[in-house]
Amino acid sequence: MNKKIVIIGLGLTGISCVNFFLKKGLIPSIIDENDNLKLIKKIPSYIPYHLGSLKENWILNADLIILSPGISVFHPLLLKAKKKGIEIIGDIELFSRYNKTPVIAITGTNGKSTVVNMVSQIMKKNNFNIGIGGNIGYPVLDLLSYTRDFYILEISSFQLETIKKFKIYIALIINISQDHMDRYPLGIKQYRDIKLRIYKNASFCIYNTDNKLCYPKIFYKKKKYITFGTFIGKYKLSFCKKNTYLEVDNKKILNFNNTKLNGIHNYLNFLAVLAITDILKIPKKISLQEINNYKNMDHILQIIHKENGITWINDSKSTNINSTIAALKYLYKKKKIWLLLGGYDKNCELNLLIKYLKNKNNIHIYCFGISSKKILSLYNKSIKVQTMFEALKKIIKLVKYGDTVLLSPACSSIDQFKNFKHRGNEFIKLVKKLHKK
Ligand code: UMA
Ligand code: ADP
Repeated sequence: MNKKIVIIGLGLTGISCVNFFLKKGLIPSIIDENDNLKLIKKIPSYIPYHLGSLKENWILNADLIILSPGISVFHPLLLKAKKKGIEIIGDIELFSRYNKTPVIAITGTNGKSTVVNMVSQIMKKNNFNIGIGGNIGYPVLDLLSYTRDFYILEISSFQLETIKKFKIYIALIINISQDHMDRYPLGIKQYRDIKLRIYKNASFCIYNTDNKLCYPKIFYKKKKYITFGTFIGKYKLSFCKKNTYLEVDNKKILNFNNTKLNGIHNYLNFLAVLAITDILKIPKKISLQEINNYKNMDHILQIIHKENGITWINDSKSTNINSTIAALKYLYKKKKIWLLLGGYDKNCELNLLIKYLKNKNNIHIYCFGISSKKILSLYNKSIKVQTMFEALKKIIKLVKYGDTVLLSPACSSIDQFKNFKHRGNEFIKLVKKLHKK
């Protein structure tokens, strides 16, 4: 068989695709737009590659194109290839064609990693043998080498662009709000349509009733639909005196005030988690015990330093408007918040965040990076600086007992850092450095 397979992008995904095809005895070609790609040295020398541009004649003469998530399926050259009838898929679809293990697929603008992590912890506790992968950082094709009871996959909108028949047992959309608007020029509607693709070939579809954008467009008789939300759904919240409860079918089953993790956004994540673990018939006792004890991952509302009554929080994983609003709602009781905002805004409407901030007199904004100019123009009370360090050096002189300093940037980190982890680790390092003086 002489099928011409072209892999576009040689990052984590591309490497996993190369390994997959080589195991099958097929030799793909590789294209990457980075002409200084270090990873190219890691692939066998007999594999043809082209660096520096999307090589048109390879693309238009391919039999199968495997596209990495970083490259949009709406790129004009790929649209031309599609028009020619060339099949374009991503690693998720390729994985699905060979996978026999039930998949739990989780998407949403925010909360994906948290929900994947919570579900995994509960499933492990219930002695399921699970594999975790996808956008969380482990390419799905690498999972195929191991035998598992279930796969739990974090799926991004980029990955959903290239699915065709991705077979899913349980699909969840946690929420949908503005993100990646630079990739979706037609706006939130286009982004939503991509997200909804997750329901297409799923047996169970779980969606958030707070967020109309998460509703399936068509309901099929053969699928099961399960709802969660603040006020409406099989899984919902109820509020009584100072307590917030988790209700299933209108019955209170947990008081959230006793959980280690708080904030309405996390309670909603917990509802979605329980919807999944109930489908899997995991005893509620196990699920609720794990929910009670769940702690955030690093870089998510992570308290990194407390001194002189001042709390320093790293929420570097907040890369869009709604995750920063969630952080501020969670910290609503705090006296004064020094908020570090900025980075690359992905063409999202930052004024939605500014609208939320404008009447909050206890929040002081310091903005840095590429979007700082925009933030300042939207809100002239913000202080614009070049770097996060510059902001911290100013803030440390002003903070008082009871204050909170919060890095929850609402933007991606790529203008000044490698990724959100790098940004968060730098924040931790700088805060420690300033306290040593
Ligand atoms: N490249 C091009 N042209 C482009 C873009 C990229 O040639 O226009 C090349 C780069 O030079 C590089 C390679 O493609 O060599 C990188 O491919 P990639 O950007 O698809 O990244 P991977 O390393 O394959 O990682 C991807 C996901 N990255 C993206 O979606 C951008 C990872 O999610 C994911 O963990 C990994 O697959 C495993 O599934 C990261 C991410 O930022 C964490 N995701 C976005 C997010 O969470 O907001 C969606
Ligand atoms: P993702 O994997 O989708 O980026 P994470 O669980 O890593 O989501 O969380 C990213 C950011 O979003 C963090 O700042 C976190 O506090 C916030 N977040 C988590 N769950 C939600 C939610 N349900 N709604 C809004 N923000 C959320």
